[in-house]
Amino acid sequence: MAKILKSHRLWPAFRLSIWTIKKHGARAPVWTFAFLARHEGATQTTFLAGRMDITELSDRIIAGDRRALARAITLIESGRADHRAQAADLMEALKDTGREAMRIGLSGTPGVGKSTFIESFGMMLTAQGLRVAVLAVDPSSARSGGSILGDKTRMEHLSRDPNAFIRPSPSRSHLGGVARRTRETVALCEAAGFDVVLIETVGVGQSETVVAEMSDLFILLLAPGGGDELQGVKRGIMEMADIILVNKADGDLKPAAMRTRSDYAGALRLLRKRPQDPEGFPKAMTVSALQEDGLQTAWDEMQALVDWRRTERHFAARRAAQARYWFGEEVRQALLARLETAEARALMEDYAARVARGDLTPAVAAAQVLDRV
Ligand SMILES: Nc1nc2c(ncn2[C@@H]2O[C@H](COP(=O)(O)OP(=O)(O)OP(=O)(O)O)[C@@H](O)[C@H]2O)c(=O)[nH]1
Ligand SMILES: [Mg+2]
Repeated sequence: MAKILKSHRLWPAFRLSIWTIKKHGARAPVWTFAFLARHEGATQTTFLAGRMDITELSDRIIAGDRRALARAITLIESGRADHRAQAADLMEALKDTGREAMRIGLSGTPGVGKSTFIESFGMMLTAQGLRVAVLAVDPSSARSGGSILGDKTRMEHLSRDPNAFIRPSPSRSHLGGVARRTRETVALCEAAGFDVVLIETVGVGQSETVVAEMSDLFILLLAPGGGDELQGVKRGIMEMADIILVNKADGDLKPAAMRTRSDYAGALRLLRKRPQDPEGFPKAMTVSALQEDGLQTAWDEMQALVDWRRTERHFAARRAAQARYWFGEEVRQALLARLETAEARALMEDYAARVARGDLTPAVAAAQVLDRV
């Protein structure tokens, strides 16, 4: 009996509940257990406790089992070497499902209405029978833990929609790590049969590039500005955008939103023409996430653009280029990781001292270190 219990997925949650009884009295474990059992992927211990059968996990993901999906994401987010190896096997097992979601990157500065937009836009899509996954790349590890719940309440309806799946950014990691995990999560959601995967990021520089490198479409969300607002957006980010949406085009803000739209439409026309754009793209439009206005038009434009790119083969070419890019990143990250082991650090320290004493030149020392890690 004990053996069966211990092999169960929820055994760690059960054990934690017993511990809480001892510590906090009889009622505490009820909510502890309920919380751990309900919040998919909330704790690594709960879901990674047992030995994982990768074939079974991948079959369940393909069958659309949400719990399996959450469990796989937790596996991907784990830093343990054995979990990394299992995650790699899983990604390999899922790479040929033939399923293809529309991956939409969405960026915008704090407060432009990303969460509100995702809520309204996501609900519109699920109402049309589409399955929508929402992921985030958050470069600042400051926004961890609490913000998950914060955003889930802002996406109140979507987070309860059975056709939607919301997963916050993995925390406690540098952008490179977050990027890899999110990219693999995108692939998982695709294998799980989601039709649209929205990848959100706060507009603070590097993270846009990362999101653009894992999206088929990149959308920049802006707020209505007052005159010289063009300066606020870096040229590099403008160049990545496929569609610019000026949000909050409602009430008193509507005239300002329309001006902002036409300013950006003008600015987009000045950019160098890209081969992956049909006539009229990139495009600037107005929406109101709050009043759910303009969302269908925006979706129509997204589909038109993606359809065109599919027929003109830009879609597949972009994904292939992205695969190359991520391969390079994996190699770079893995090389850097080799320098982070205790052994490598000691070696570096040793060679640094020899360079400092003048026994070796920096270049020769570096070559010797690289030979040995
Ligand atoms: N008038 C108006 N207000 C909006 C609209 N969309 C969002 N807002 C408001 O703008 C504020 C910020 O919206 P959020 O959706 O939280 O913005 P965000 O981009 O997710 O912000 P961060 O998560 O902090 O980066 C909220 O008070 C929203 O109600 C809109 O279409 N019209
Ligand atoms: Mg938000």
